[in-house]
Amino acid sequence: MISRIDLRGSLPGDLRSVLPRAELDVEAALERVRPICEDVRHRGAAAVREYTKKFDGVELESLRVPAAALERALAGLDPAVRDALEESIRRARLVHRDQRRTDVTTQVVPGGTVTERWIPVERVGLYVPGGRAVYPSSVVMNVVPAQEAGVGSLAVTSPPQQEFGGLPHPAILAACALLGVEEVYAAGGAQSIAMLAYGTDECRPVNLVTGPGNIWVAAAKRHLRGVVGIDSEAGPTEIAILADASADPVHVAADLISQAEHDTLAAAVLVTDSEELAERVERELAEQVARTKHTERITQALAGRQSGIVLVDDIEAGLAVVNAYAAEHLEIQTANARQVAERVRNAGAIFIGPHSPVSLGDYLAGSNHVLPTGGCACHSSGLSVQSFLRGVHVVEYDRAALAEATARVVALAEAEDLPAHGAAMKARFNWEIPT
Ligand code: HSO
Ligand code: ZN
Repeated sequence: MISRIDLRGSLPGDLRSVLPRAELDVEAALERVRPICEDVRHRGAAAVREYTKKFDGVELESLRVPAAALERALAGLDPAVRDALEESIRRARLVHRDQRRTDVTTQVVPGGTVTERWIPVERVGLYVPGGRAVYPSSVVMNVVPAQEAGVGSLAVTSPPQQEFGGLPHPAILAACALLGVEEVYAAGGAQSIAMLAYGTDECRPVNLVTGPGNIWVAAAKRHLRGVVGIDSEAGPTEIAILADASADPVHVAADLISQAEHDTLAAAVLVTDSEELAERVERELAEQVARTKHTERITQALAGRQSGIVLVDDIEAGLAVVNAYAAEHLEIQTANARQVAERVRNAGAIFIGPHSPVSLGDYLAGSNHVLPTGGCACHSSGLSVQSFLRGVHVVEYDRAALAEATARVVALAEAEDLPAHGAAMKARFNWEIPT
C-alpha cells in the first residue's frame, strides 16, 4: 500500500525532486475567494451572514457566540477530556512562558544605545476549522502562545454546525472557555477571514490571523496578507521517521498511521537503512490499518504519491534525505537518536527516541503542534510566543554621540545622493560637520 523509493547506491543531487510531496493548488481557489473577501469588505456582517447561510446552511442573526453557550459547552465537556485539555494547557504554558523575550539594550558607542523592545500584537484572530477536523487541541496551540506573548485581545472564529444549533462544535467552545477566550464567532471559510481582516460592526478588525484551515481559508489568507498579518498556510500534515534496524516496526507503523489519519493528502515517510525494517513496517501497516477506524482515509494517504518508504545506504544518507525533505514532524528512531537528532537542520519539530511519538506532541508534550509543512521547515518555525511579538528598535543617542556619527552619515548620504539626510544631521550643529 505504500510505495518504495530506493536511494541506495548514490543520492541524486536534487534530492527534493525524488522525494514524495503533496501539492495544494491554492492559486485556483483564490479566484473564488477574492470576490467573497471584497463583498465582506464592503458589506460587512451582512455579507458574512449571507455566505454562512449559503456555505454552512445556517441562518444567524448574530455571529457572536453568546457567553452562555460557552459556559454550557464547558459544563457538557467529558471530564476526562477536560482533565486532558487542562493538562495540555498547563504544559504548553510552561514551554511557551519560557519563550518570552526580554528587552535588550546595546550600548553602541558612549552615549548611544539601541534597545530591542518586544511588543505583543494588539489584537489577534484565530481560525479554528470545523467539519471533519474538530481539534480543540489546536485551540490550545494557538491561544496559549498568544496569551503568553501578552496579546491583549483575542477573537476565535469557527464554522457554525447545523447539528449544534448553528454554533461551532461544542468541544471548540469548551476549549475557548477553558482558556478564558470570551470573544467567539460562528463563521468559517474565506468570509470569516475577511471578517477578521476588515472588521464588521460585530467584530473589530484584527492585526494578525493565525490557525489552520481548508483550501478556502488558505486562499483567503493569501489574498488578505498585507491587510492583516498571517501565520502561515498550513498544508496537510506530514510525518517523517528516520529509523534504523533498532527501531520497533510496530511503533514506526503506528506513528506513520497516526498522522495519515488526518487527511487523504497527509504524508507519511519512512527513511531507513534497514530493508528488514522496511519489510516489517509494510506488514505492520497492513495489519494496523485494517484494525483502525479511518481505514479508507489512511489507506489513501499511505498509498498517495506524497507517502513512501525511502531506502538509503546508512543513517548519514538518511540525514541528507530528511534534511532535504524538511518534514513538519520528524521522529528519530535510531541508535544514539539524540546525537543523530543534533545533526538535523530542517524539521518543524523533532521527536527523539522510542518514547516521543508525534501523538504526544500533538496533544500533551508542551510543544506546539502548529508547524511548517510542505518543506517550509527549511525557512520557518512553528507557532510560538515569537509569532505574536514584534521587535521594535528604540534608538537614543546624546549630542556627543550624534556629533561623532555625523561625518559618516553625511558621507553615506552623499554617496546615495540623498544630501537632505546629511543635512538633518548637520542642522543640529550649525549646519556643519562637527569635528
Ligand atoms: N498533527 C496535527 C495536529 C493535531 N493532531 C491535532 C491531532 N490533533 C498537525 O501538527
Ligand atoms: Zn496529529
